[in-house]
Amino acid sequence: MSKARILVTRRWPEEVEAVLAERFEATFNRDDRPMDQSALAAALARYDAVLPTVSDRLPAAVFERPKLTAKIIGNYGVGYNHIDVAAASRTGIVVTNTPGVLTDCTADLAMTLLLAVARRAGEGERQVRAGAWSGWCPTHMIGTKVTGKTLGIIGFGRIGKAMAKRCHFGFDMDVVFYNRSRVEPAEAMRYGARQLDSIEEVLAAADFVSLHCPGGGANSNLIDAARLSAMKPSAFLINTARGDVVDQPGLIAALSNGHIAGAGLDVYAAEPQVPDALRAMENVVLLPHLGSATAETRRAMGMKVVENVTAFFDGREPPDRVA
Ligand code: 8YV
Repeated sequence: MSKARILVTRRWPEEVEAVLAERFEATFNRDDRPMDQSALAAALARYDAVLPTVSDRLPAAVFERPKLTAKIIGNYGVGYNHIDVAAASRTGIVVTNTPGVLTDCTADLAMTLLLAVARRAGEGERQVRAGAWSGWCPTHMIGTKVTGKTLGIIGFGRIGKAMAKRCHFGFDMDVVFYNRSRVEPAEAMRYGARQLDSIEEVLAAADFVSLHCPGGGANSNLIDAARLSAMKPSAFLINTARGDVVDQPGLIAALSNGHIAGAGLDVYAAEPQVPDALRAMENVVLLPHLGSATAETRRAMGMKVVENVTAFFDGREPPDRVA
């Protein structure tokens, strides 16, 4: 039987690429730059599988060619709001993602941002590197204590739970969360967390608000200007989810007007563009979408895609098919 023809749109860990090359007739985009929509549309009409990342956008328009050869899109990542799954399904293409394997590293990065913005670590590092530190001083770069504060989580899936666990058990924080569906109180308590009925209640209670819901659809602009102003003026917003969950101009306004104290961001509305206004702010820690960026996690993500695509072409149900 001939091997399935697959396209890998970006560079993946070498050991994962080696497995792909062995199992499939694999083409690797050595260019390692995001593929544009016409190239992706052409790929869907040429390969049996396309393995994209968050940097490749697959809206409905890329599925419009009359004869598509692709049968599966194996996304390298858990979030898939860059893919129009409904349009893919209409053409009979299965979409899979990589849940579970990037939970810890993404929660670790949310924690990094939370600590860094509260303790002004970015500002401090910039000052030392600039040779501008004039020595210890009692009033120098005073930050906000983290231990014992209240964390508000929006979205209590795997990553939200991992964040709750870190903050409650590691930092004695009171953790409250909002989730679209009801979570059994006993289940929530396993993570040291308590469910509240509305986003507004979480925002009003929290000293730190951490976003862990998917992007796109109904979650686009979920944290809008009104919700930003429902946060405490002393509170910080942490976003490792998706940039579109927050109204970015509204966030810039809230930070400039002192409606919130600061933000730690790993994701942006139109990546890789980061507005100059954000880059100019000292009370903001900015990272370049590093949530899953560890050697261990990227390898595990790649192997999850291998597992899904292998199952599919072996005629089995891929374990991580998205609805
Ligand atoms: C990944 C992410 O690195 O998995 C996700 O949803 O946001 C990232 O951590 C990215 O998606 C790679 O495609």
